[in-house]
Amino acid sequence: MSDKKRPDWVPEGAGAEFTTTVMKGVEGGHDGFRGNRSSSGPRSGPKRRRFSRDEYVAGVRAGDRNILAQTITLVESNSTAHMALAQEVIKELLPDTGGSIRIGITGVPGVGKSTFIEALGLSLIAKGHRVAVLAVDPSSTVTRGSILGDKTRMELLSRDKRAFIRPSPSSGTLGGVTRKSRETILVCEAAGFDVILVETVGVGQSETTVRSMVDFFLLLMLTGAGDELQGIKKGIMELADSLLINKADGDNKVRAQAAKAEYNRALHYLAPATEGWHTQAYTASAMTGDGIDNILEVIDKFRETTGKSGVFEQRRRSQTLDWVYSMVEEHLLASFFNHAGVKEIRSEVEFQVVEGHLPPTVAVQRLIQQFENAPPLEN
Ligand SMILES: Nc1nc2c(ncn2[C@@H]2O[C@H](COP(=O)(O)OP(=O)(O)OP(=O)(O)O)[C@@H](O)[C@H]2O)c(=O)[nH]1
Ligand SMILES: [Mg+2]
Repeated sequence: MSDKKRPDWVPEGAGAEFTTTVMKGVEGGHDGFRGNRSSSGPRSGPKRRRFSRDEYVAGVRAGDRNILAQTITLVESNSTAHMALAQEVIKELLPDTGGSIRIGITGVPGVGKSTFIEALGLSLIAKGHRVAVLAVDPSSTVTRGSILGDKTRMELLSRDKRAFIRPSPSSGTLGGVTRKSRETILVCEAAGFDVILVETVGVGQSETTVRSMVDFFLLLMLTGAGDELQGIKKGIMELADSLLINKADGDNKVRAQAAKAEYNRALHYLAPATEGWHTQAYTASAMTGDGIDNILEVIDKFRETTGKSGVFEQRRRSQTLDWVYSMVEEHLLASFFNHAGVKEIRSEVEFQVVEGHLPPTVAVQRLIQQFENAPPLEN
Protein backbone atom coordinates (compact mmCIF):
# COMPACT_ATOMS: atom_id res chain seq x y z
CA MET A 1 0.00 0.00 0.00
CA SER A 2 2.91 2.34 0.47
CA ASP A 3 3.23 3.13 -3.21
CA LYS A 4 -0.49 3.51 -3.50
CA LYS A 5 -1.43 5.82 -6.29
CA ARG A 6 -4.50 7.92 -6.14
CA PRO A 7 -7.50 5.82 -7.20
CA ASP A 8 -9.78 7.09 -9.95
CA TRP A 9 -12.63 7.88 -7.66
CA VAL A 10 -10.65 10.22 -5.41
CA PRO A 11 -12.27 13.62 -5.81
CA GLU A 12 -10.20 16.23 -7.52
CA GLY A 13 -8.34 18.46 -5.14
CA ALA A 14 -8.46 15.96 -2.30
CA GLY A 15 -5.17 15.73 -0.54
CA ALA A 16 -4.01 18.79 -2.38
CA GLU A 17 -3.76 21.09 0.58
CA PHE A 18 -0.79 19.42 2.09
CA THR A 19 0.02 19.69 5.70
CA THR A 20 1.12 17.28 8.34
CA THR A 21 -2.11 16.43 9.98
CA VAL A 22 -1.60 13.17 11.75
CA MET A 23 -1.09 14.44 15.24
CA LYS A 24 0.92 12.57 17.76
CA GLY A 25 -1.06 11.11 20.59
CA VAL A 26 -0.21 11.18 24.23
CA GLU A 27 3.18 9.69 24.73
CA GLY A 28 5.15 8.31 27.57
CA GLY A 29 4.45 9.97 30.89
CA HIS A 30 1.01 9.56 32.33
CA ASP A 31 0.39 13.28 32.27
CA GLY A 32 0.85 13.48 28.54
CA PHE A 33 3.34 16.31 28.79
CA ARG A 34 6.57 14.48 28.50
CA GLY A 35 7.61 16.97 25.88
CA ASN A 36 7.89 19.64 28.53
CA ARG A 37 10.41 17.86 30.63
CA SER A 38 14.06 17.92 29.88
CA SER A 39 14.23 14.16 29.61
CA SER A 40 17.46 13.47 27.83
CA GLY A 41 19.86 14.84 25.34
CA PRO A 42 19.88 18.24 23.73
CA ARG A 43 16.56 19.81 23.08
CA SER A 44 15.52 19.37 19.51
CA GLY A 45 12.72 21.17 17.80
CA PRO A 46 10.75 24.08 19.15
CA LYS A 47 10.06 24.15 22.84
CA ARG A 48 6.47 23.36 23.61
CA ARG A 49 4.87 26.16 25.49
CA ARG A 50 2.01 25.87 27.92
CA PHE A 51 -0.91 28.04 27.03
CA SER A 52 -3.33 29.89 29.21
CA ARG A 53 -7.00 29.03 29.19
CA ASP A 54 -7.77 31.94 26.91
CA GLU A 55 -4.99 31.02 24.52
CA TYR A 56 -6.27 27.47 24.22
CA VAL A 57 -9.82 28.70 23.69
CA ALA A 58 -8.90 31.35 21.12
CA GLY A 59 -6.57 28.95 19.28
CA VAL A 60 -9.19 26.24 19.00
CA ARG A 61 -11.85 28.70 17.89
CA ALA A 62 -9.50 30.04 15.25
CA GLY A 63 -8.89 26.50 14.01
CA ASP A 64 -5.16 26.65 14.84
CA ARG A 65 -4.10 23.05 14.31
CA ASN A 66 -1.16 23.18 16.67
CA ILE A 67 -3.24 24.55 19.52
CA LEU A 68 -6.05 22.14 18.68
CA ALA A 69 -3.63 19.23 19.01
CA GLN A 70 -2.26 20.59 22.25
CA THR A 71 -5.73 21.15 23.65
CA ILE A 72 -6.53 17.50 22.97
CA THR A 73 -3.29 16.52 24.69
CA LEU A 74 -4.42 18.61 27.66
CA VAL A 75 -7.81 16.89 27.61
CA GLU A 76 -6.11 13.49 27.51
CA SER A 77 -3.82 14.23 30.40
CA ASN A 78 -4.38 12.39 33.65
CA SER A 79 -2.72 14.98 35.82
CA THR A 80 -5.09 16.78 38.17
CA ALA A 81 -3.83 20.23 37.26
CA HIS A 82 -4.20 19.59 33.53
CA MET A 83 -7.63 18.11 34.01
CA ALA A 84 -8.76 21.22 35.86
CA LEU A 85 -7.45 23.49 33.11
CA ALA A 86 -8.98 21.24 30.45
CA GLN A 87 -12.37 21.55 32.12
CA GLU A 88 -12.09 25.34 32.11
CA VAL A 89 -11.21 25.29 28.42
CA ILE A 90 -14.08 22.97 27.59
CA LYS A 91 -16.51 25.04 29.58
CA GLU A 92 -15.54 28.08 27.52
CA LEU A 93 -15.79 26.14 24.27
CA LEU A 94 -19.12 24.52 25.06
CA PRO A 95 -21.25 27.09 23.21
CA ASP A 96 -19.26 26.31 20.03
CA THR A 97 -19.81 22.58 20.22
CA GLY A 98 -22.51 20.25 18.94
CA GLY A 99 -22.56 21.46 15.35
CA SER A 100 -21.35 18.28 13.74
CA ILE A 101 -22.64 14.93 12.77
CA ARG A 102 -20.86 12.30 14.84
CA ILE A 103 -20.43 9.02 13.03
CA GLY A 104 -19.16 5.84 14.66
CA ILE A 105 -17.55 3.19 12.48
CA THR A 106 -16.93 -0.31 13.73
CA GLY A 107 -16.12 -3.75 12.40
CA VAL A 108 -13.70 -6.57 13.00
CA PRO A 109 -9.97 -6.04 12.40
CA GLY A 110 -9.21 -6.05 8.70
CA VAL A 111 -12.76 -5.32 7.56
CA GLY A 112 -11.45 -2.11 6.03
CA LYS A 113 -12.40 0.61 8.49
CA SER A 114 -9.37 2.80 7.91
CA THR A 115 -9.50 2.44 4.13
CA PHE A 116 -13.21 3.22 4.22
CA ILE A 117 -12.66 6.27 6.44
CA GLU A 118 -10.13 7.60 3.98
CA ALA A 119 -12.60 7.18 1.11
CA LEU A 120 -15.49 8.66 3.09
CA GLY A 121 -13.36 11.49 4.43
CA LEU A 122 -12.08 12.47 0.98
CA SER A 123 -15.58 12.46 -0.41
CA LEU A 124 -16.76 14.62 2.49
CA ILE A 125 -14.05 17.24 2.14
CA ALA A 126 -14.69 17.40 -1.59
CA LYS A 127 -18.27 18.29 -0.67
CA GLY A 128 -17.02 21.14 1.50
CA HIS A 129 -16.98 19.49 4.90
CA ARG A 130 -14.24 19.49 7.48
CA VAL A 131 -13.58 16.07 8.90
CA ALA A 132 -12.03 14.97 12.18
CA VAL A 133 -11.10 11.32 12.56
CA LEU A 134 -10.69 9.90 16.04
CA ALA A 135 -10.09 6.40 17.31
CA VAL A 136 -11.38 4.68 20.39
CA ASP A 137 -9.39 1.67 21.38
CA PRO A 138 -9.82 0.94 25.06
CA SER A 139 -8.63 -2.62 24.65
CA SER A 140 -4.91 -2.25 24.92
CA THR A 141 -2.01 0.02 25.60
CA VAL A 142 0.08 -1.65 22.96
CA THR A 143 -1.99 -0.58 19.98
CA ARG A 144 -2.16 2.97 21.27
CA GLY A 145 -1.85 5.32 18.40
CA SER A 146 -2.62 2.62 15.89
CA ILE A 147 -4.11 5.18 13.56
CA LEU A 148 -0.58 6.42 13.07
CA GLY A 149 0.32 2.99 11.79
CA ASP A 150 -2.62 3.35 9.44
CA LYS A 151 -1.12 6.39 7.84
CA THR A 152 -0.71 4.56 4.58
CA ARG A 153 -4.41 3.74 4.59
CA MET A 154 -5.30 7.37 5.14
CA GLU A 155 -2.48 8.83 3.17
CA LEU A 156 -4.41 11.43 1.23
CA LEU A 157 -6.72 12.36 4.04
CA SER A 158 -3.88 12.77 6.48
CA ARG A 159 -2.26 15.34 4.21
CA ASP A 160 -5.30 17.50 3.74
CA LYS A 161 -5.77 20.39 6.08
CA ARG A 162 -9.53 20.07 5.86
CA ALA A 163 -9.09 16.86 7.80
CA PHE A 164 -7.64 16.22 11.22
CA ILE A 165 -6.63 12.75 12.33
CA ARG A 166 -6.08 11.94 15.95
CA PRO A 167 -4.87 8.58 17.26
CA SER A 168 -6.47 6.85 20.23
CA PRO A 169 -5.93 8.41 23.60
CA SER A 170 -3.42 6.69 25.79
CA SER A 171 -4.53 3.79 27.87
CA GLY A 172 -6.60 3.94 30.96
CA THR A 173 -9.91 2.69 32.18
CA LEU A 174 -12.66 2.43 29.61
CA GLY A 175 -14.30 5.30 31.46
CA GLY A 176 -11.17 7.38 31.12
CA VAL A 177 -10.92 6.70 27.41
CA THR A 178 -14.61 7.56 27.02
CA ARG A 179 -14.16 10.89 28.76
CA LYS A 180 -11.15 11.75 26.65
CA SER A 181 -12.84 10.80 23.39
CA ARG A 182 -16.03 12.68 24.19
CA GLU A 183 -14.13 15.78 25.16
CA THR A 184 -11.98 15.48 22.06
CA ILE A 185 -15.15 15.41 19.96
CA LEU A 186 -16.28 18.64 21.61
CA VAL A 187 -12.92 20.32 21.04
CA CYS A 188 -12.91 19.31 17.36
CA GLU A 189 -16.40 20.69 16.93
CA ALA A 190 -15.35 23.97 18.49
CA ALA A 191 -12.49 24.06 15.98
CA GLY A 192 -15.02 23.93 13.15
CA PHE A 193 -15.00 20.27 12.13
CA ASP A 194 -18.53 19.44 11.08
CA VAL A 195 -18.12 15.70 10.58
CA ILE A 196 -16.56 13.58 13.30
CA LEU A 197 -15.64 10.02 12.37
CA VAL A 198 -14.91 7.72 15.29
CA GLU A 199 -13.24 4.43 14.41
CA THR A 200 -13.34 1.59 16.84
CA VAL A 201 -12.30 -1.98 16.44
CA GLY A 202 -15.22 -4.33 16.95
CA VAL A 203 -14.13 -6.04 20.10
CA GLY A 204 -15.39 -6.08 23.66
CA GLN A 205 -17.18 -3.09 25.01
CA SER A 206 -15.88 -0.53 22.59
CA GLU A 207 -18.90 -0.61 20.26
CA THR A 208 -21.26 0.20 23.09
CA THR A 209 -18.92 2.94 24.21
CA VAL A 210 -18.75 4.50 20.78
CA ARG A 211 -22.49 4.08 20.21
CA SER A 212 -22.98 6.18 23.34
CA MET A 213 -21.07 9.11 21.85
CA VAL A 214 -22.21 9.22 18.23
CA ASP A 215 -25.37 10.09 16.31
CA PHE A 216 -25.00 7.51 13.58
CA PHE A 217 -23.41 4.13 13.98
CA LEU A 218 -22.13 2.17 11.02
CA LEU A 219 -21.17 -1.47 11.13
CA LEU A 220 -18.79 -2.64 8.43
CA MET A 221 -19.00 -6.30 7.51
CA LEU A 222 -17.42 -8.78 5.19
CA THR A 223 -19.06 -11.27 2.97
CA GLY A 224 -18.17 -14.88 2.64
CA ALA A 225 -16.62 -15.23 6.03
CA GLY A 226 -19.66 -16.39 7.94
CA ASP A 227 -21.07 -14.64 10.95
CA GLU A 228 -19.24 -16.68 13.53
CA LEU A 229 -15.98 -16.00 11.82
CA GLN A 230 -16.68 -12.32 11.80
CA GLY A 231 -17.59 -12.46 15.44
CA ILE A 232 -20.64 -10.38 14.67
CA LYS A 233 -23.20 -10.74 17.35
CA LYS A 234 -26.84 -9.91 17.04
CA GLY A 235 -26.28 -7.37 19.80
CA ILE A 236 -23.87 -5.40 17.66
CA MET A 237 -26.23 -5.42 14.71
CA GLU A 238 -28.86 -3.97 16.98
CA LEU A 239 -26.63 -0.98 17.70
CA ALA A 240 -26.15 -0.14 14.04
CA ASP A 241 -27.98 2.47 11.97
CA SER A 242 -26.58 0.91 8.79
CA LEU A 243 -24.75 -2.23 7.87
CA LEU A 244 -22.21 -1.93 5.15
CA ILE A 245 -20.86 -4.97 3.38
CA ASN A 246 -17.40 -3.77 2.48
CA LYS A 247 -15.00 -5.01 -0.19
CA ALA A 248 -17.85 -5.40 -2.66
CA ASP A 249 -15.47 -5.45 -5.59
CA GLY A 250 -14.05 -7.96 -8.05
CA ASP A 251 -15.14 -11.52 -7.46
CA ASN A 252 -16.72 -10.51 -4.22
CA LYS A 253 -19.35 -8.24 -5.74
CA VAL A 254 -22.01 -10.85 -6.33
CA ARG A 255 -21.56 -12.44 -2.94
CA ALA A 256 -21.77 -9.01 -1.33
CA GLN A 257 -25.15 -8.42 -3.01
CA ALA A 258 -26.40 -11.75 -1.71
CA ALA A 259 -25.15 -10.99 1.78
CA LYS A 260 -26.89 -7.63 1.65
CA ALA A 261 -30.22 -9.28 0.89
CA GLU A 262 -29.67 -11.80 3.66
CA TYR A 263 -28.84 -9.15 6.22
CA ASN A 264 -31.82 -7.08 5.17
CA ARG A 265 -34.04 -10.06 5.89
CA ALA A 266 -32.41 -10.57 9.30
CA LEU A 267 -32.75 -6.87 10.14
CA HIS A 268 -36.53 -7.16 9.88
CA TYR A 269 -36.52 -9.14 13.08
CA LEU A 270 -34.30 -6.80 15.03
CA ALA A 271 -35.32 -3.78 17.03
CA PRO A 272 -34.12 -0.60 15.30
CA ALA A 273 -31.14 1.14 16.89
CA THR A 274 -32.77 4.51 16.42
CA GLU A 275 -36.44 5.25 16.90
CA GLY A 276 -38.18 5.93 13.62
CA TRP A 277 -35.25 4.76 11.52
CA HIS A 278 -35.08 1.55 9.56
CA THR A 279 -31.60 0.02 9.64
CA GLN A 280 -30.65 -1.41 6.27
CA ALA A 281 -27.71 -3.15 4.69
CA TYR A 282 -25.71 -1.69 1.80
CA THR A 283 -22.62 -2.65 -0.13
CA ALA A 284 -19.51 -0.60 -0.76
CA SER A 285 -15.92 -0.82 -1.79
CA ALA A 286 -13.43 1.49 -0.21
CA MET A 287 -11.09 0.38 -2.96
CA THR A 288 -13.16 1.36 -6.00
CA GLY A 289 -15.24 3.99 -4.23
CA ASP A 290 -18.52 2.30 -5.15
CA GLY A 291 -21.25 2.87 -2.60
CA ILE A 292 -19.38 5.59 -0.70
CA ASP A 293 -21.59 8.43 -1.84
CA ASN A 294 -24.63 6.27 -1.34
CA ILE A 295 -23.82 5.80 2.32
CA LEU A 296 -23.33 9.55 2.66
CA GLU A 297 -26.83 10.01 1.29
CA VAL A 298 -28.12 7.51 3.81
CA ILE A 299 -26.46 9.48 6.60
CA ASP A 300 -27.96 12.73 5.27
CA LYS A 301 -31.35 11.13 5.20
CA PHE A 302 -30.82 9.88 8.75
CA ARG A 303 -29.99 13.34 9.95
CA GLU A 304 -32.98 14.81 8.22
CA THR A 305 -35.42 12.19 9.49
CA THR A 306 -34.21 12.14 13.08
CA GLY A 307 -33.83 15.92 13.08
CA LYS A 308 -37.46 16.38 12.10
CA SER A 309 -38.75 13.85 14.59
CA GLY A 310 -36.61 15.26 17.40
CA VAL A 311 -34.90 11.92 17.97
CA PHE A 312 -31.52 13.38 17.02
CA GLU A 313 -31.61 16.06 19.71
CA GLN A 314 -33.20 13.71 22.22
CA ARG A 315 -30.39 11.20 21.81
CA ARG A 316 -27.73 13.87 22.24
CA ARG A 317 -29.37 15.05 25.44
CA SER A 318 -29.69 11.61 26.91
CA GLN A 319 -26.13 10.75 25.86
CA THR A 320 -24.89 13.78 27.77
CA LEU A 321 -26.87 12.83 30.86
CA ASP A 322 -25.73 9.21 30.62
CA TRP A 323 -22.21 10.50 30.46
CA VAL A 324 -22.71 12.54 33.62
CA TYR A 325 -24.03 9.54 35.52
CA SER A 326 -21.44 7.15 34.25
CA MET A 327 -18.80 9.55 35.54
CA VAL A 328 -20.62 9.73 38.88
CA GLU A 329 -20.69 5.95 38.98
CA GLU A 330 -17.00 5.70 38.25
CA HIS A 331 -16.17 8.27 40.88
CA LEU A 332 -18.24 6.48 43.51
CA LEU A 333 -16.72 3.13 42.68
CA ALA A 334 -13.22 4.52 42.93
CA SER A 335 -14.03 6.22 46.26
CA PHE A 336 -15.49 2.98 47.57
CA PHE A 337 -12.55 0.80 46.67
CA ASN A 338 -10.02 3.36 47.83
CA HIS A 339 -11.76 4.01 51.14
CA ALA A 340 -9.44 3.13 53.99
CA GLY A 341 -12.21 1.59 56.08
CA VAL A 342 -13.43 -0.55 53.21
CA LYS A 343 -9.91 -1.67 52.44
CA GLU A 344 -9.42 -2.63 56.06
CA ILE A 345 -12.31 -5.09 56.30
CA ARG A 346 -12.55 -6.18 52.67
CA SER A 347 -10.42 -9.29 52.67
CA GLU A 348 -11.94 -10.55 55.90
CA VAL A 349 -15.48 -9.99 54.58
CA GLU A 350 -14.60 -11.71 51.31
CA PHE A 351 -13.18 -14.66 53.20
CA GLN A 352 -16.31 -14.98 55.34
CA VAL A 353 -18.53 -14.88 52.27
CA VAL A 354 -16.68 -17.48 50.24
CA GLU A 355 -16.40 -19.75 53.27
CA GLY A 356 -20.16 -19.56 53.65
CA HIS A 357 -20.11 -17.86 57.05
CA LEU A 358 -21.63 -14.61 55.91
CA PRO A 359 -24.56 -14.10 53.53
CA PRO A 360 -23.61 -11.82 50.60
CA THR A 361 -26.34 -9.37 51.52
CA VAL A 362 -24.91 -8.93 54.99
CA ALA A 363 -21.45 -8.56 53.50
CA VAL A 364 -22.75 -5.73 51.33
CA GLN A 365 -24.31 -4.06 54.36
CA ARG A 366 -21.03 -4.21 56.25
CA LEU A 367 -18.99 -2.83 53.41
CA ILE A 368 -21.41 -0.04 52.64
CA GLN A 369 -21.78 0.81 56.30
CA GLN A 370 -18.05 1.05 56.57
CA PHE A 371 -17.96 3.33 53.54
CA GLU A 372 -20.85 5.56 54.54
CA ASN A 373 -20.61 5.89 58.27
CA ALA A 374 -17.60 4.62 60.04
CA PRO A 375 -14.64 6.96 60.06
CA PRO A 376 -11.94 4.94 58.32
CA LEU A 377 -10.00 3.65 61.29
CA GLU A 378 -12.73 3.37 63.92
CA ASN A 379 -14.52 0.17 64.69
N1 LIG B 1 -10.66 -5.58 -2.05
C1 LIG B 1 -10.78 -4.66 -1.10
N2 LIG B 1 -9.86 -4.61 -0.11
C2 LIG B 1 -10.01 -3.68 0.85
C3 LIG B 1 -11.10 -2.78 0.86
N3 LIG B 1 -10.98 -1.98 1.96
C4 LIG B 1 -9.87 -2.38 2.59
N4 LIG B 1 -9.28 -3.39 1.94
C5 LIG B 1 -8.04 -4.08 2.36
O1 LIG B 1 -8.26 -4.75 3.59
C6 LIG B 1 -7.13 -4.67 4.44
C7 LIG B 1 -7.50 -4.08 5.81
O2 LIG B 1 -7.91 -2.75 5.65
P1 LIG B 1 -7.92 -1.70 6.84
O3 LIG B 1 -8.53 -0.47 6.31
O4 LIG B 1 -6.59 -1.58 7.45
O5 LIG B 1 -8.87 -2.43 7.88
P2 LIG B 1 -9.27 -1.99 9.36
O6 LIG B 1 -10.65 -2.47 9.58
O7 LIG B 1 -8.99 -0.55 9.57
O8 LIG B 1 -8.28 -2.85 10.22
P3 LIG B 1 -7.86 -2.63 11.76
O9 LIG B 1 -7.49 -1.19 11.92
O10 LIG B 1 -6.71 -3.57 11.92
O11 LIG B 1 -9.03 -3.02 12.62
C8 LIG B 1 -6.10 -3.84 3.70
O12 LIG B 1 -5.22 -4.69 3.08
C9 LIG B 1 -6.93 -3.09 2.66
O13 LIG B 1 -6.20 -2.79 1.51
C10 LIG B 1 -12.05 -2.86 -0.22
O14 LIG B 1 -13.03 -2.13 -0.32
N5 LIG B 1 -11.84 -3.82 -1.16
MG1 LIG C 1 -7.84 0.53 11.04
